Amino acid sequence: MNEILEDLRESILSGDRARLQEQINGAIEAGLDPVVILNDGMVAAMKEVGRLFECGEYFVPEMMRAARAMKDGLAILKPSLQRAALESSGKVIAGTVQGDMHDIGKNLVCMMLEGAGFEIQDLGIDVSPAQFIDAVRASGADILAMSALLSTTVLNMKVTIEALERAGLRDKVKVIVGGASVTESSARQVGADGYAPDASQAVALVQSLIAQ
Ligand code: B1M
Repeated sequence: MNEILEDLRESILSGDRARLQEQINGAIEAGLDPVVILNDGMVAAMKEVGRLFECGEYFVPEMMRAARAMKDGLAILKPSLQRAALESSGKVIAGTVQGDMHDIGKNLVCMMLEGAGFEIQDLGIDVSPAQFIDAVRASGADILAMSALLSTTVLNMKVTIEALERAGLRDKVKVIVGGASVTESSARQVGADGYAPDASQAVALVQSLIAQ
């Protein structure tokens, strides 16, 4: 099993999309838990990519290749991660905040929420406060989920929450935040209702906020 996961990690590190797709299919066929494939194989590889970028061994092109492989791989893993949901458990608007192009973690959160029966409106990346507000106003969503990976863009979560307040919508929607640059304490500082460190905890958080 470790060897399968090790090979998966290598394919993400080298950005080998074709090989990764074969390996994920093989791992599923071999009966590996999709959550283990995701967390111990794929997410672990992306953490290593970040480490290599930080120490100057990888540059943006290597990061992009790894990110593309990761996205293709997630598309293959998606059906195994999700269970069929018959009716909507609630509506969630999601997006990566303004100035931030990172979307792999946000996509994963959306995928897991969808699998848990939530209706998702994904606004994508680089989403402005006005776009979030328009979507909340138009949809009557239960939850607004914002992702940020850069320390500089975490501030845009606060800007968006303040804009929600000015628009008179703050008490209409619960706001959750997450992403590599967000912590429990920064989540409180930006005025969010909740923080989750990973996608499965984001599902539990949304479920508990909706139950309140
Ligand atoms: Co970027 N990047 N990047 N990057 N990148 C980081 C984030 C960085 C930490 C790398 C590093 O230096 N070690 C660093 C940020 C430093 C900082 O601000 N503190 C960084 C930088 C500096 C940059 C650029 C500025 C580089 C440059 O151009 N010089 C640039 C910025 C572009 C921009 O956004 N304006 C940039 C660009 C890129 C790429 C485009 C090449 C690519 C993104 C491709 C894409 O997303 N489509 C990329 C990548 C791939 C990374 C790393 C290597 C991996 C991110 C990732 O996908 N991880 C990243 C290093 C790292 O994070 N360690 C890095 C896998 C993913 C599953 O994890 O997104 O954390 P993550 O999501 C997790 C949790 O955080 C959580 O759930 C997920 C797992 O279950 N989560 C939530 C996420 N959102 C959530 C929302 C929730 C709840 C949980 O509720 C709403």
